[in-house]
Amino acid sequence: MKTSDPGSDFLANLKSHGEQTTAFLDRHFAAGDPDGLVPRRLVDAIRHGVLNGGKRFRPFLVLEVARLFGSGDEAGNALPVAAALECIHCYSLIHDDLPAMDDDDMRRGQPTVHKAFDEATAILAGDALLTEAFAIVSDPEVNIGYESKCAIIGVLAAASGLSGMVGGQMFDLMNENKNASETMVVRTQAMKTGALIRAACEVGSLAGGGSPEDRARLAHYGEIIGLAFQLADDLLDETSNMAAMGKQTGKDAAAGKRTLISIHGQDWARNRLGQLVEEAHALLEPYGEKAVMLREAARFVAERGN
Ligand code: GRG
Repeated sequence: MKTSDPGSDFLANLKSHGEQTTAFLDRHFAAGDPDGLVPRRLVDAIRHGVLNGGKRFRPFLVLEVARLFGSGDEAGNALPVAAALECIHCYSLIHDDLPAMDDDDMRRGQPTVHKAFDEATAILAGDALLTEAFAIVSDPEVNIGYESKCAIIGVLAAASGLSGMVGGQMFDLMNENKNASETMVVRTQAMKTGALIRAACEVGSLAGGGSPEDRARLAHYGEIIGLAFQLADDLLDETSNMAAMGKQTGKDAAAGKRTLISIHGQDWARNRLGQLVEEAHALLEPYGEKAVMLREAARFVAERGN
């Protein structure tokens, strides 16, 4: 086991799962539409929003968790689920970048969708990505049992909606220029960022065929690394720059938003990140060597540079 930087095996694995997900999305949102059944401009905007890099960390989690329960086929069945989750993530980024929300010009080192196209197209591209996610999972060709598929759809919907990402985004907007309590900061982050990361691990277990106990344990692992992901993101927002992040940094402080770092400081945050990695590793103990990549993932989240 590595004790410092994420290993090259992990990075290679993240890259290869990311490539599989990208290939799926590239096929699903195919550029050519000879029959003209869907508006070309919208497909182009969607492709701009999903095929523009990104770490593909959430699909990685879906695929690696599914792999815990078998030799590889499970990961094949899980690929559409992984791609669907990335659609939801990309929709949230496209909408978050809009002038009415974070008003960002750059994302993943490229112009945001509303800059490359226009606002109405960006709104529709996000809307289409959210609904396509559910079309992808519910496709009869996806070889996952009916009950698990329904459960996956339920988990994705709950993590995305009112009590998940959308609700968290609303709290986040309401927290601007307010002295939000620590409880409110933690709740907002758990909903806005954590819910989808937790869901990635939960649906990975459902797609792979894990037991109800596995589902709960892996959802808890996802919750812990979701907390670490947001804490690391807050740290990067203070310490990193546009060149490393591919997006504007320092925005939380400029918007008068409280974060755990503005409350407790950077040293506390680094210490807390270490604790969260240990908690995540403890949850993975029953899976032994099969969970090596998920252990590395916890470390990657805490120590990432973008
Ligand atoms: C608009 C409904 C709606 C929700 C927006 C995800 C989100 C909620 C806002 C993004 C703002 C933000 C910077 C959140 C912090 C954590 C986060 C989600 C970072 C982006 O995820 P990465 O680092 O991005 O996985 P890549 O580009 O690698 O996929």
